[in-house]
Amino acid sequence: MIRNDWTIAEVEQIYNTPLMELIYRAATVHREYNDTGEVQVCTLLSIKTGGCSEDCAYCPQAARYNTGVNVQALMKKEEVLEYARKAKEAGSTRFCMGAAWREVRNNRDFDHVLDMVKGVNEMGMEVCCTLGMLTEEQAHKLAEAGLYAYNHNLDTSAEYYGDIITTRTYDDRLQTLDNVRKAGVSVCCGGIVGLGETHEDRIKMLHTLATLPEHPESVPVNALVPVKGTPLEHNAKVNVWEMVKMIATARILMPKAMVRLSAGRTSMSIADQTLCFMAGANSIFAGEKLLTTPNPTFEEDMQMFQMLGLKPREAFKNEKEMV
Ligand code: SAM
Ligand code: DTB
Ligand code: SF4
Repeated sequence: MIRNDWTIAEVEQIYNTPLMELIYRAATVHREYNDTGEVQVCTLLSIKTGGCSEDCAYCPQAARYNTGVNVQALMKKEEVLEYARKAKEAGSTRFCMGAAWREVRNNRDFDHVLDMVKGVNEMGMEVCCTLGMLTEEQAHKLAEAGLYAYNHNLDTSAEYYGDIITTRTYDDRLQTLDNVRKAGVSVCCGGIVGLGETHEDRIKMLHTLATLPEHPESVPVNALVPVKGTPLEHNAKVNVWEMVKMIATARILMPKAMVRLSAGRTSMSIADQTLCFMAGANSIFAGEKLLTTPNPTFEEDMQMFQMLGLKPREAFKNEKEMV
């Protein structure tokens, strides 16, 4: 049964379940609702990099931190489509374009992004964008262009949010998610582990996600990639058990969501990642770069898939199952 009425106490109890039992429960829910032999392969491309006005403490693309990230204007459509083609050839079924923007503005750049969305959609891939805040009207335009999903993370709890970002509010984030939903676009929303948050903050974030009117179709769980020059550069490395706990709890709370083992895989062994898949993760970002930081290569991931007997999930599977 899919529930949106979880209480904080219930989420806390799941999160604090002894690990073996937690993994077992999450794996049980996972096999009940999903094909456990399948993992969705997504590719990210930063179509506009750096120079962002926001102060997100983790982010290498914020203009105010000296991180060595070069500012790059919006890429050309042809170049973007070439990346998408390569990603598709390498086995990726979802292509996510990211822009270091606070919000979308109604200008020529947005028109170009709409064109890119159209182009990638026509290639038969699920197109996703992460462009910052959106109005309902902009969300509708993206939907009309063929956008499949929109990524917009809550990152952490409402309570801890102000310690990480001061240039926008948690409510701004929730409003954009609502706008995306109203446009009929699939919602991708998750967070980051390792920002210096408490277990309570993690529990509260998971509770917020699992009690949205509809669960996000995708829930990315990122481990902080500490980047030199950001305020969080010296944060401790995230322990694999922290990732497993987050993923397993998300899986139990939101049985049908694609739970994505997102940033941080370069510092995880295959055994670590296997634990995450057992705990219910069924999606990854593949390709040697996330937005600005390194990620395992397609070849490394395909070797891992082969070893674990996993196969990439086909594109538009939900829609195909519905007909
Ligand atoms: N600018 C848009 C926004 O903030 O919504 C879209 C791009 S932004 C880079 C997308 C997400 O990447 C952030 O919400 C955050 O969750 C994640 N992210 C950014 N830097 C990260 C880091 N160093 N480690 C882990 N995740 C990170
Ligand atoms: C998400 O949750 N993680 C991705 C994607 N959504 C946009 C981004 C991770 C970024 C990691 C830091 C970087 O490469 O710049
Ligand atoms: Fe800008 Fe997004 Fe990075 Fe925040 S996370 S600084 S909004 S690019």
